Amino acid sequence: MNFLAAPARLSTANATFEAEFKARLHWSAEADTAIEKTVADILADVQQRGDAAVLEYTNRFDGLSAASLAELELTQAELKAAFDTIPAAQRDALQAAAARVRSYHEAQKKASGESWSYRDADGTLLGQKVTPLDRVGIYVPGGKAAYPSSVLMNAIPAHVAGVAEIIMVVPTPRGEKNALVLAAAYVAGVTRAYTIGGAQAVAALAYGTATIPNVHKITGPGNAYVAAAKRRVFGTVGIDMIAGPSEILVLADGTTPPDWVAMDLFSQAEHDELAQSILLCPDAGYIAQVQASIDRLLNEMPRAEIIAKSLSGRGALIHTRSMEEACEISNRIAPEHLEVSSTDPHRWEPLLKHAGAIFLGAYTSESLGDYCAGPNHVLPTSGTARFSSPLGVYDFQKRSSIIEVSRAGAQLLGPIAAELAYGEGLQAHARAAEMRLNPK
Ligand code: HSO
Ligand code: ZN
Repeated sequence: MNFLAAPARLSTANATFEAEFKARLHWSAEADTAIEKTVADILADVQQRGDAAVLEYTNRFDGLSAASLAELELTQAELKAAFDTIPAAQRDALQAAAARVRSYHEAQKKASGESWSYRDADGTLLGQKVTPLDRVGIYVPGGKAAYPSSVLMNAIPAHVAGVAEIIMVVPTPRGEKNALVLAAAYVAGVTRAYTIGGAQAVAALAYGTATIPNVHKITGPGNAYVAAAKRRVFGTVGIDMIAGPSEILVLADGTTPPDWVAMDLFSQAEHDELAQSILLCPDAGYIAQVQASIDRLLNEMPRAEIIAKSLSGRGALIHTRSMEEACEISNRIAPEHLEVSSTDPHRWEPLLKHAGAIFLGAYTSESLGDYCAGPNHVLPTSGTARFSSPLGVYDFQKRSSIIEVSRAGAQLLGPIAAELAYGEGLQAHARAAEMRLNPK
């Protein structure tokens, strides 16, 4: 079967550009009421019946016949055994990737994840104490979307943050375990792991059961049921984000081999029919070359059908008047991944404000970032890069303010606090401050 990928061909010089651009970009994940209802029922059931409910749903949805939840625990020995049985090349690659991801997140912790304090002139100590979360849950999807790289990207920052217990859940439909996922859990330092998934796993982590301890935050991608469950347990526990389909935007000056750019567009398109791949370039001839590369390379791809659907449905090759205009449009889109495929990427980088991750220069394929460059591959999607950040060490830490007021400081702060407290009609507040003025 031959597939055809026909991304929209747009030009900013065209009067219809704005309308076409908006129509192509719009994407909304509408809440599905049937899913919401099912998930609400599962959460309530797990909250009430604990282990028994989780076991029933798992046996039913994943086609298992486990007698107890304890049977569904993956022991450390099992994780290690998986690591020992995968091919040596995969072991080496996992370890090399893990080491780079670890170094990056250690640098991140050093730069912005440490406690700090200072003393006022009157001796008052003020500061911020950073502490790791005690226990977190990492959701790993099963089946086709099981990505060992995502195990590393979720567990390693938690580990670097100093989280004491990292609990992984991964569904194993029909009992099929993904050895590479288990091996990644071993490499990343997951503390405990269970072969459970879906809303029932999210519920178990959020509320705790006799077997599964409750966690304080749940991270990791999942299907619509998992996303709905994460939304619902938010507040009881923290969650990372609700990730949408993958996105790549390539900003090209026309100097990168067109095949490279075509393959980079494919790399996110192959994740999902709803993934979005966009090229922005001021050179119309180059855009035609990239389309020719797409046409030639597409049918070599095992996932050609998904790529074709993604590119034809949500892809776009956009001819801009200039690189500056391309940067502006990129900022409007706020893509998850932004490649600056140019001989002079540092000229354009200062113009780029909103993106989950920015990949500079022709050699920086987005795929290197997905696996092993070091930065996290869990990134804001669907324009949320306008206000949110990649998953990081900071997602596994929290901050407490530290205040130690000296005797001299109390004399200075007391009258200010009392004045405002009286203004708010809060006597006890005012008097607590005043009692500390000139004590005997
Ligand atoms: N690009 C994905 C992450 C991933 N890619 C995992 C390959 N494996 C996040 O948007
Ligand atoms: Zn990817």
